[in-house]
Amino acid sequence: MSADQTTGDRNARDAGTAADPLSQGAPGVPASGRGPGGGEPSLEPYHHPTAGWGAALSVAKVLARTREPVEGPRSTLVMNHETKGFDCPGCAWPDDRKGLHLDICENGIKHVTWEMTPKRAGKRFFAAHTVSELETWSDFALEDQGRLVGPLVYDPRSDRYTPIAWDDAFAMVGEELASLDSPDRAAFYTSGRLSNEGSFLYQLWVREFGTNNLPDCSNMCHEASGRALTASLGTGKGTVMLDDWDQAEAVFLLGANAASNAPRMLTRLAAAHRRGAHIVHINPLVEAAAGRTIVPHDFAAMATFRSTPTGTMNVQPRIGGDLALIRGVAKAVLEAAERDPHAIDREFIDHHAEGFEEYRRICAETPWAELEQGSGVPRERIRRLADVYMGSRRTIIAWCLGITQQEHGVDTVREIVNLLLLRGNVGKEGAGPCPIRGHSNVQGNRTCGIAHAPKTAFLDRLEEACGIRAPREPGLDTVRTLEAMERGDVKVFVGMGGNFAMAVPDTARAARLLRGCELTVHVGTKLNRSHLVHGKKALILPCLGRSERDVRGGVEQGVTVEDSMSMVHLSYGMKRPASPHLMSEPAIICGLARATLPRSATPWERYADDYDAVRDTMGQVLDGFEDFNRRVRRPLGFRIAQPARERVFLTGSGRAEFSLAGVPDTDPGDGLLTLSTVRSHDQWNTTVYSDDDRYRGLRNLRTAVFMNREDMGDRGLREFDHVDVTSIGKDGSRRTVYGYRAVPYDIPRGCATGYMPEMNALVPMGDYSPQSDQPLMKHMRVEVRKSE
Ligand SMILES: Nc1nc2c(c(=O)[nH]1)N[C@H]1C(S)=C(S)[C@@H](COP(=O)(O)OP(=O)(O)OC[C@H]3O[C@@H](n4cnc5c(=O)[nH]c(N)nc54)[C@H](O)[C@@H]3O)O[C@H]1N2
Ligand SMILES: Nc1nc2c(c(=O)[nH]1)N[C@H]1C(S)=C(S)[C@@H](COP(=O)(O)OP(=O)(O)OC[C@H]3O[C@@H](n4cnc5c(=O)[nH]c(N)nc54)[C@H](O)[C@@H]3O)O[C@H]1N2
Ligand SMILES: [Mo]
Repeated sequence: MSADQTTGDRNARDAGTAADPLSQGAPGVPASGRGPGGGEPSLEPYHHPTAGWGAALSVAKVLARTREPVEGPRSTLVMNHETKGFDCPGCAWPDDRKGLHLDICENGIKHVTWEMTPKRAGKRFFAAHTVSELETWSDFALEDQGRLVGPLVYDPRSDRYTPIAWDDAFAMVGEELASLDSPDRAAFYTSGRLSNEGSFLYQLWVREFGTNNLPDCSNMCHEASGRALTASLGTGKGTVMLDDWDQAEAVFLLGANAASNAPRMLTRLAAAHRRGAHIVHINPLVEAAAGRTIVPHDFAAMATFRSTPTGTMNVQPRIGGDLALIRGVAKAVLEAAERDPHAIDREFIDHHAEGFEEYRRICAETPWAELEQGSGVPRERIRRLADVYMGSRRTIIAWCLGITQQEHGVDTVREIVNLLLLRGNVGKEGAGPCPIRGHSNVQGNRTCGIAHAPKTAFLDRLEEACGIRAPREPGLDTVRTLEAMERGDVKVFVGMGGNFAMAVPDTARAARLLRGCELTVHVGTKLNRSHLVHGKKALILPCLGRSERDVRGGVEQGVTVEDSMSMVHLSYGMKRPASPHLMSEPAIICGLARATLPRSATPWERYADDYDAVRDTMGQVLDGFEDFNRRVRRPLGFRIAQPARERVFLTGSGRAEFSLAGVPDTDPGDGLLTLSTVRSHDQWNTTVYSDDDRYRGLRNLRTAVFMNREDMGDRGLREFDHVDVTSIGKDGSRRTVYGYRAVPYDIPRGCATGYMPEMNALVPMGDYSPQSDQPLMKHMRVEVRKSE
């Protein structure tokens, strides 16, 4: 059966459950998640190694389901390849492209295969279903219709999306933008997959139009890391390269679920373990990467089922307890330094750091009891961690969202840097801070100008090289875009990829705000919920995926991306496009720009047909991109210069700066729990592949609340009992989801975890960190009660 013949009935939610997938459900009604649904939940601890055959089997199942048994594996052979091939759109972990071996992973394969599905959501599909009907479908069912094949416009009379010509679509955007009383009435979102060239063109269009309203997914992701590293080290990025992972004597991994979200890291962790390095996992949950792995491209290991440990120590702080924990480690290190001066690197501190004496003082003055209380970790354990740290001459500290999506995210990342500075672990091989980025090009987006608060120096160069007048007022970030919509100050929303409605906080409210827009425009590859919660006028503009061949001006075009460790390289799509009517993202942006800026002197047409020309201009604007076209054609691309790596710190003092934050209170309050939201193993952000979470041992359930058994006992809850979860916002506002299921889990008391995007309905829009402006997606205060 082709996608066009799919009947609504099969996809619509059972009327007895959540009729409107945007609502939080209703009292007494079991909630449904955003996956395919069906099946009874089960929980069975996972005892096998990560990756290896379990992953191979899972890949086989996914390939079978997408009916891509040949194309899938064949395309992974050209993915992440040294000279040609396309960059895996899965995550931002760097590719190890030396030699012949394949650097691929289960979730990367799932991800490209998702893009390569043979299913199509075409003209007939959209003719057969009204938007109101599609709204009742699950998020899984929407994306499961396959690739979008041509531009669509919303027709209010029939309540359907209908085909539109590209030029007419561009003209519609141009007209709407021209009718606004200020360019600031529009917001232009970016999801982190957009290429460097696409990013550069996008921000050029938006700034030439006259606004810095460039919210992006970074606002919800690693904003805290960028701000903290800039303050401490004068760079917004990590200083670690892939080779450093091969030399570290200790690796601390905080707040990351690497086996699911950066699986290629497992290879490095296994290698580190074989070398005798310490690998410490710091996470309220003991995630699968803390166990053992079978390295997928190690054929001998696969054949003999030989697994390697990927962890040597687990520390389970309470949610938000990392700053207290790291402060405790620093305190222990400084105490040791009283007896043994070599416990710290005095020479580094004296030559390169600022603020050490104050930092030493606050460490000494913070009592152990406060650190134990704040972290939820006993002091003996903190001392053990300090011993591991002092026993290592080269330490990498890596982190992801468990650290950043917190009230004190910036302070915590800075505390990580404080600890590294104590032993000179910055600007040294095998050591340093290493944020693990999310989307495959989220770091490149920022490098290439996607920023709501751009630096003056960048705007100056942009004006000079491109002959435009760039707006100087800072624009809106993600949360502030929503707030501006609420005030009626933003009327047009453009989404360059992503699934804004589902990714942002406060799902029901966000949907209402998008519906209040005059025009919504989404550039994407598959139908998703954001396309359905549309403005009065609405467009869906389908684009090529990264795996697809992009021929413009008769020439095969490549785009570039930057990985988590600042390597920039080319990516060439190899596959025949899903439809002849698709356009590349750079070409779509140029089309939109021409329609919006009829008097523009920017060579949009040339840029659309020749990405080398875009790169030539980028080379004039962006630091570190000089001679871009030549350097990026080297076999492994090039690395953007990283001054902090050479111990050149572009901070106010010209040195690395210790920070002096207080220890946050992590107690959620009487009877409340602290809730964090995470991804399952079988999802990619808002794209849910199945209702299983293999490594956490949970099947057929996404409306889960992972809880400590004693916290369950206190509430009279048994496994899979239905619960209602209410979040309490900083302003006292309450949001409830009904009919979730309690799942007993090894998690500290007072802490709970659930899945995004199901739980986004609970995240209060106004609750963001004053340090990073990030919504508190890992830190909600909630009440959990047995459902009536
Ligand atoms: N397959 C796959 N890969 C992905 C993605 C995906 O959805 N699927 N998403 C991509 C994106 S955009 C991103 S940003 C990354 C996200 O990668 P991760 O950061 O690994 O994503 P999460 O699933 O949010 O997991 C956060 C982890 O932080 C832990 N945590 C929660 N609170 C705390 C805390 O207070 N302290 C500490 N120490 N830990 C805490 C959670 O238990 C969990 O293990 O992955 C990227 N890669
Ligand atoms: N509660 C909670 N919420 C969170 C998070 C959390 O941990 N907890 N994490 C946050 C984080 S870290 C992030 S990064 C955001 C993610 O937010 P987004 O980046 O907005 O969301 P995605 O789910 O990655 O976007 C998926 C959609 O992208 C489109 N797409 C896929 N490939 C392409 C392509 O090549 N080009 C284009 N133009 N479109 C494409 C498809 O239409 C698909 O439906 O979510 C945030 N939201
Ligand atoms: Mo992310």
